[in-house]
Amino acid sequence: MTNHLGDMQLSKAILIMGANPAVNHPVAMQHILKAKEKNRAKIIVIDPRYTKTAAKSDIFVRIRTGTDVPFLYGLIRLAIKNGWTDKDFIRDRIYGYEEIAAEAEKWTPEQVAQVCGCKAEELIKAATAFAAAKPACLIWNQGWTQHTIGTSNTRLGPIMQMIYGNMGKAGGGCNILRGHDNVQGASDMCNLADSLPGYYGLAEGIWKYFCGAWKVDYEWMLSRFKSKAAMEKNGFSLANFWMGVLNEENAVHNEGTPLRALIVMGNGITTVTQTHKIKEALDKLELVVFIDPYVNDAAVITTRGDNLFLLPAASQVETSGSVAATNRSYQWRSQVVEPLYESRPDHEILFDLAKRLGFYDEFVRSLGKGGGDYVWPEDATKEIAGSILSIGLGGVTPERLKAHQENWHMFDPVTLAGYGKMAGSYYGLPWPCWNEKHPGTPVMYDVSKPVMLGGGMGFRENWGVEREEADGRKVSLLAGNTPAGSSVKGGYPRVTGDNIESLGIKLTEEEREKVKGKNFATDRSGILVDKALSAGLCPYGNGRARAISWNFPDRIPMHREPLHSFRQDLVAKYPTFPDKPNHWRANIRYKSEQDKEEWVKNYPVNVVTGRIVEHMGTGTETRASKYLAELAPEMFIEINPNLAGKLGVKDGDMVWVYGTSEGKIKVKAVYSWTIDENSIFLPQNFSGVWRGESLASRYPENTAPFALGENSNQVTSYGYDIVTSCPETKCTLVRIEKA
Ligand SMILES: Nc1nc2c(c(=O)[nH]1)N[C@H]1C(S)=C(S)[C@@H](COP(=O)(O)OP(=O)(O)OC[C@H]3O[C@@H](n4cnc5c(=O)[nH]c(N)nc54)[C@H](O)[C@@H]3O)O[C@H]1N2
Ligand SMILES: Nc1nc2c(c(=O)[nH]1)N[C@H]1C(S)=C(S)[C@@H](COP(=O)(O)OP(=O)(O)OC[C@H]3O[C@@H](n4cnc5c(=O)[nH]c(N)nc54)[C@H](O)[C@@H]3O)O[C@H]1N2
Ligand SMILES: [Mo]
Repeated sequence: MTNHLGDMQLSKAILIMGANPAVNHPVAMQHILKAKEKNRAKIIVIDPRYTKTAAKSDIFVRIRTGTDVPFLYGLIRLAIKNGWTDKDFIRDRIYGYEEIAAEAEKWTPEQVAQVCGCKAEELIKAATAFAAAKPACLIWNQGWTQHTIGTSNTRLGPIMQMIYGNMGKAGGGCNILRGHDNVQGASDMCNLADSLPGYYGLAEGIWKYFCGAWKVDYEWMLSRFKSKAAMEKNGFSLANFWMGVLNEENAVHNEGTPLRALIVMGNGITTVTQTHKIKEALDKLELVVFIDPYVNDAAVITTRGDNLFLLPAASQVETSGSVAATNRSYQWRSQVVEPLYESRPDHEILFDLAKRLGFYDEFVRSLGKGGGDYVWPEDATKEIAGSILSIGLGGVTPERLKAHQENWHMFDPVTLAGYGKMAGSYYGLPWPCWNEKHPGTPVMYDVSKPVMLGGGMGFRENWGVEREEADGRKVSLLAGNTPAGSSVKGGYPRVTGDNIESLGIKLTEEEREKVKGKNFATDRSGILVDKALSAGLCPYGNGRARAISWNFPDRIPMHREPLHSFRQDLVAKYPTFPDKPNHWRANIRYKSEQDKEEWVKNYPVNVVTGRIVEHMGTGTETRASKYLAELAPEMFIEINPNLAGKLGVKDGDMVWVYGTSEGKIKVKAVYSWTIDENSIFLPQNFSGVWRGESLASRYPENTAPFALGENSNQVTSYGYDIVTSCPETKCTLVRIEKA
């Protein structure tokens, strides 16, 4: 999220694509409605479904799932044709604009209409309203990410915002509404298979950096892995771990061995596609452990007889510590009650596991004084502040977060600025918060104020200072603008021990020695960051946003039809990617899956999956609430009455929904005009019924949730984002038959 929730009150238009905040982000929705009330902000919703958010919109455009790239190019083309672009921004701060403009040229309103299934006038109306209002923000969420081309959606959105001149401004930017409590913190800590904390990656130098920060020997760390290569490559992803268990061909990507054991901590795992494969994998593994406050619904899907453990975790109200909100701000959380019954907080369980595995000493060596003499959780937050410099967590200390917690009332909710005794910092110290004197950054990429006032941010210089084009031309990747208060005119590289003096900053001999070979993100002495800030420089440099990602499968975002496309006639023109071996250690099918059959012939109904307001995630927690279960007791599909009529399905009838893999679910059909007559809507929030059979008796005594239901991911398609491996739950075909 470049901006923040309160900031949306400053927006004059809000474009919402692939998000339904009225249901999923009620707090964000309050701010959106305030913008409407205070600024007459136009709310523009682009969604395959007429949602509760759409009901509050000024303009609603229905598009087919998976066609946001064409729609965005349509917006960009209209901006160029009508002179709505921010020419200075494009000249000074973007690399690769020309290629984007050339692709956009192909997406006339008529062509967009043809692919997206909307009307040409609808695109023009949305674009005109969006261009007329400044600043305007863009909101997206899972409607954009859960696609084979999810990454292209999330690249093109910000590019569109930059071209329209909305980036780096209060009331503008990209507001990506996040999912779970502390999911931003989980990603900042990189609880992911492709990076060490702080998005540093997995290269040898980074392992060495963290070994230094964690006070452990690099050779010892290396010895924990089967090989150096294994240490430095992506692991399996959440979406494809089952392929590491079941598909023997993938063992070659995993040091010659299939996965044998699984620990699940804080995830439903029936929430990824191909649930039948998850079941097979759970049956086959040698050891399965669920660490969860509830009985994880996945635990009742497996029919294995032994080596299945349920460890009761405490919930978040039974622990304390720092957590990150959707806008990159951190908060201190206090324990409300002691852990109930025999449950234990997650960190205690992990510490015990480290003990049993024999590396507890190394695990806690950097906490407090070392040797197990630490204060929890304060020392953990201090360790984070002392090591995650890449995104600027250096100033996020427990003391500052506690002061913010105690003085909530001393911050402006619209700007986040503190007043009175909290003057000089923004609420929650949104990162980058470079050091203890830095106020945090409420709006990213804002160059209108100096870095020490929470601005001064160009784009990160992350891909070199210069790029050689195919024709041999050399193009600068450094920006052409000068942020307020910057002592360097124009762009400059990320600050390193080697270049800092050429940026006009003087070092003493001793300082020079300390920062030799380091950069701002690996210099734990803090010298590079402190010196850069005092010269008005952002430590990560002032580079250009790259619209071209030369290391991605598509250099610029391109439309590609889903693997199981509703529009077979468009597949030849917009084919998917070639199959991708060793994608997060698994061989993933793309083209061969798309071409396997004419899917839409046998599976003629398009599926939109999403959420309902009453239940959260897989619903493990909310379906265990009597009251919420009463409000939303059963799984259903929303079906357009015209489609239902063709199938002979009455409102309330039970139907079988067959997916393109082996899955099928038996659910109630509910008539609804929210969805077009080619599609159904499937809520993602149920589990505990398997192909028509209730699994209630498989839960340990008295632990079955009050509401059980078929799981949508039995029928969602095979398909994974080409970069992140996020499953394609938003583009699926099914067949429906009356049960
Ligand atoms: N009540 C409740 N709140 C929740 C959650 C919950 O389960 N229940 N989950 C939380 C989590 S983890 C998350 S990540 C967020 C998710 O929040 P959202 O992303 O808002 O959730 P979804 O309902 O999955 O999808 C959003 C919208 O995307 C649309 N959509 C689907 N495909 C496409 C497409 O191809 N293009 C476009 N433009 N739109 C598309 C859907 O119709 C839907 O209206 O919500 C969080 N909040
Ligand atoms: N078809 C379809 N599938 C989807 C989606 C979709 O839109 N459509 N959306 C996807 C998205 S965005 C998401 S985020 C996932 C959500 O999917 P999950 O993350 O699988 O869903 P949750 O129900 O939030 O699961 C969290 C689990 O953590 C447990 N838990 C809660 N608090 C704690 C704690 O403090 N400690 C521990 N150890 N455990 C805890 C809960 O009891 C629960 O079992 O679903 C994904 N799947
Ligand atoms: Mo999510």
